Amino acid sequence: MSAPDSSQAATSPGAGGGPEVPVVTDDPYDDANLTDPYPLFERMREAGPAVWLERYGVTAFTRFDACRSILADHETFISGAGVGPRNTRHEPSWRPPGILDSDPPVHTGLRAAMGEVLAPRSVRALRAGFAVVAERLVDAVLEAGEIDAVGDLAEVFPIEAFGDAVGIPREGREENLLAHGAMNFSQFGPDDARSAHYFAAGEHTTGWVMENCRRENLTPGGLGAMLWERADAGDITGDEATRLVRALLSAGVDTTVLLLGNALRCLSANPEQWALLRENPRKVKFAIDETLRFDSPFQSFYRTTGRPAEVDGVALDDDTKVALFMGAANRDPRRWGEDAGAFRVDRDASGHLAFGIGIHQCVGQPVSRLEADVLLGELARRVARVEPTGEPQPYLHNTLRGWASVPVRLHPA
Ligand code: OVM
Repeated sequence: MSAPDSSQAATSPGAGGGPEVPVVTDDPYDDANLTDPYPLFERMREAGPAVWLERYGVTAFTRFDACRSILADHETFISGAGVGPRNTRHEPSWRPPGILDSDPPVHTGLRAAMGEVLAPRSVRALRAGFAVVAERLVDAVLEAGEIDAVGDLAEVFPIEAFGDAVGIPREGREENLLAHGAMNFSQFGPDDARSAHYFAAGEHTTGWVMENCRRENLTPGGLGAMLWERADAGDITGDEATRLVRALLSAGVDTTVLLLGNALRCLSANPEQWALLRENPRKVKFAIDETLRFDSPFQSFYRTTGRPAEVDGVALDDDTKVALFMGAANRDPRRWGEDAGAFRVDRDASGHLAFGIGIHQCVGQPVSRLEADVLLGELARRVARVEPTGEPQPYLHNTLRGWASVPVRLHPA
């Protein structure tokens, strides 16, 4: 474990609203730290139970137990003031709040409706359709041999399989869904040149996305139409149904694309781990959790104190933002042992924070897990070896982690 470097002063003066914790002057959102966040995450974890991010004027938590207990305590650490760095009690929010940035009791009804639509029974019914897409896609990539595991696999599968499951038109998915997600997720990080880029690149997608949240544009029987049935039943309003379909479309695509790409990157870089999957396809489920832990697609969220609080001896005033780096918590050796930085498909990585925990824990995770299970399962059966053929290119985003491209050659089994 390395000692804190010189950029970390003893403690914050407690001025500027910060508690007395070590100061970190490094920028977790700069290119170098987004490319490889883990050295800085280690310094932050080892500096203290929390650190003061001087550049952003916010207290940040990176240790597993602290992040977990904050996420689990939705009464002290509320979401209704926004789950990005801006406090939407005092600043305008980018768009009307939805399931993600609401608290009980508003959240409760939204969550119940979404939970019903994404219940195990309806998610299980998606497997057959996903399997058809996976089989065809793996035919195509095996035929091609040398591919980009992101552009040719990870991006293609959710756009087709999840798009069909929600029940949106085929037309326009490629141009809109990923750019929309990258824009949407930019609101959960700082306002900087990077987020400005994703907002500019995603602006044109809002009309298409909102149009496809309308009931008349959603295929009967799909997840979107099922949310509208909750409105028919009087459980939610039409406006809420619209926003829940929006949540499916804005939260459900990029995250799964990154999960798939991160898994393929980890497995291609660790051929012995691919061999373990081939030997025992039941390990695919473990590989999914280990990928979520090792390179969490969703790296960070914010909460706001709804009353004065204390975490690990760190006192926090009421109405104060805290940053939670789940990507760091998921590498914390206190929780995962000294080999937390190793990717092992035989590790029990369950309990990681990539999907959060508590009342806001990802409600879509069964769908995402199913997509990953079906695609990686098909690959594990039919691909003997995933050989890297070039340097993976990182995907830089303030909130998300993954790869823009992972060049590989697939060797058929
Ligand atoms: C949204 C949204 C909803 C749920 C989760 C999420 C993980 C975003 O409506 O933007 O991010």
